[in-house]
Amino acid sequence: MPYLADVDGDGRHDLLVGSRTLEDTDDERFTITVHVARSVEREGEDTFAEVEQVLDLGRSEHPVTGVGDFDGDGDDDLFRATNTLRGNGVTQVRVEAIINDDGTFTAHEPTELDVDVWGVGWFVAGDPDGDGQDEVVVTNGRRGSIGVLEQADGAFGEPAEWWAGSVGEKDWERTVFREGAPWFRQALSDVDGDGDDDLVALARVADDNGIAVGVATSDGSGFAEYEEWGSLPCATDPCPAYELVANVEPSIL
Ligand SMILES: [Ca+2]
Ligand SMILES: [Ca+2]
Ligand SMILES: [Ca+2]
Ligand SMILES: [Ca+2]
Repeated sequence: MPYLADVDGDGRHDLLVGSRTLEDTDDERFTITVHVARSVEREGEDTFAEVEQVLDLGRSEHPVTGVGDFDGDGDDDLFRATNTLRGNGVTQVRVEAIINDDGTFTAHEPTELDVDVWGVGWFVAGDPDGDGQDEVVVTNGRRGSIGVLEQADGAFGEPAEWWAGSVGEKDWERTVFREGAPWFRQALSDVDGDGDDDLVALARVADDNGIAVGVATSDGSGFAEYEEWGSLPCATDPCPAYELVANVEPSIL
């Protein structure tokens, strides 16, 4: 899935795509690269320029997760969240900033998160504190908790808990075991218009049998509990699967 992001800070959104190629069929790992086609005006016409490779992440199973201006300098940077799986369990979860400096992208040392808390976390970038610099928000932590990671000097810090979660431990473990990541379809956007990004999620079946739209508003230093802002009707039975427009599938491939 390509992203549109302003990688050169000129105010025009550029096209950003990931690629993975299998160079050696004996090695199951792909080579992950990222490419940009800049939005330009050429001879009076708006167009995307030729595609150029901007990043080679080498052999890996993990594509780039998303974009955000993590250092607040006006151009969009990248981040990557990776899980290590062993059997049915997640044994490691890491988040890595890939900072864009005048078109040169540099992957920095990843930060390892507490796997017991964030092992099935879901990562999305936005500006929940409204200071103009993006953070990574990790949802789906233990008991449904939500954390916010600030970037400094190329590294993300430990997640600050912005919501403690309200699901009982046993319910949480049962749900994760049965369904994997239960509330992952979330987007960050300023839906109450106060300048900081709120979490919007499609969740479960609402009272009227539609799909509930939940919003956890940000107050700049924490998220409120999800409240239902409405529901999407079910035109058919069973209910169709809706996707948020700003889907957060963790990949730009
Ligand atoms: Ca641009
Ligand atoms: Ca930046
Ligand atoms: Ca911010
Ligand atoms: Ca808001």
